[in-house]
Amino acid sequence: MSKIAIVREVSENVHRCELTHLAREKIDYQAAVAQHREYQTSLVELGCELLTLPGDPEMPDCVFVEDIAVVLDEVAVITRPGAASRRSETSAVRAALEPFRQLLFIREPGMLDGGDVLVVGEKIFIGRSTRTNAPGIAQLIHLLESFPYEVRDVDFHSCLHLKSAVTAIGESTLLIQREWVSPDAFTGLELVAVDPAEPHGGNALRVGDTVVYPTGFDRTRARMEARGFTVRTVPQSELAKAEGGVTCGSLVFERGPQAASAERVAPGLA
Ligand code: CIR
Repeated sequence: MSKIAIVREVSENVHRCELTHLAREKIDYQAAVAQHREYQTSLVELGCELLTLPGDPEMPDCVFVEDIAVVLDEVAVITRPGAASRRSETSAVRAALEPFRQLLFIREPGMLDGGDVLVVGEKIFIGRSTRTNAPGIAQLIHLLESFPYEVRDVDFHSCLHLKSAVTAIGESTLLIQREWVSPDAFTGLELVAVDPAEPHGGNALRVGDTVVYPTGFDRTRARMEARGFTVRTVPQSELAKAEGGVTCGSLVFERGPQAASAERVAPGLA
């Protein structure tokens, strides 16, 4: 099996990004581009074949491809992002995914951001957020009901997406910011807690046996390393000002068999 990573270049208008929890700060576009390249280099060195989509000046947040699809081994679900400004991002990601997976779709009135969907083996946790509503969650559950996933919704607070608070760093291990999401939702999984001095340290990207993780969260990185994880750090300061983390910048998946062409929509929910 070989891994694909879909990434998208930083929009030259990233400074007009959506912001929910952070105050607007100047984003250095050139630095953001350089940091995103370094991130892409890490993905390649970890065995991913990159599929790079061009940025779009009309889509300030287009670099955050994670929100636009949920890619599973069997199918990919194209989301209907919660921010209206982000809905046009779907067409390029849809076209990029078409060769690899059968595509399913979240439809109006559903809203769902991929950043709210945490997949851990056959368990899928969906965060209820300002971006992901009840119809979006119901549609995702319906679309996946013929596949072997146990899907449940999770409450969290104080951050944009569920995966700002909790991410998978191993087959059955999560990195978790306990102040923003209760560990009770994740019984049966191993947990590594974010260091209390680093509240924004909950977003990590697992690529094979390596955890890609932002620089600047040394205490939490040390906690992961003490538990036996291999951590590779990447600079993320510029896109962090747009509320982006390391999971947001890519869709990483196994290449898998050629996709079937049929589309399915959740009946009665579209
Ligand atoms: C937004 O608000 O949509 C972007 N500025 C940040 C999206 C980050 N994506 C993610 O956490 N999955």
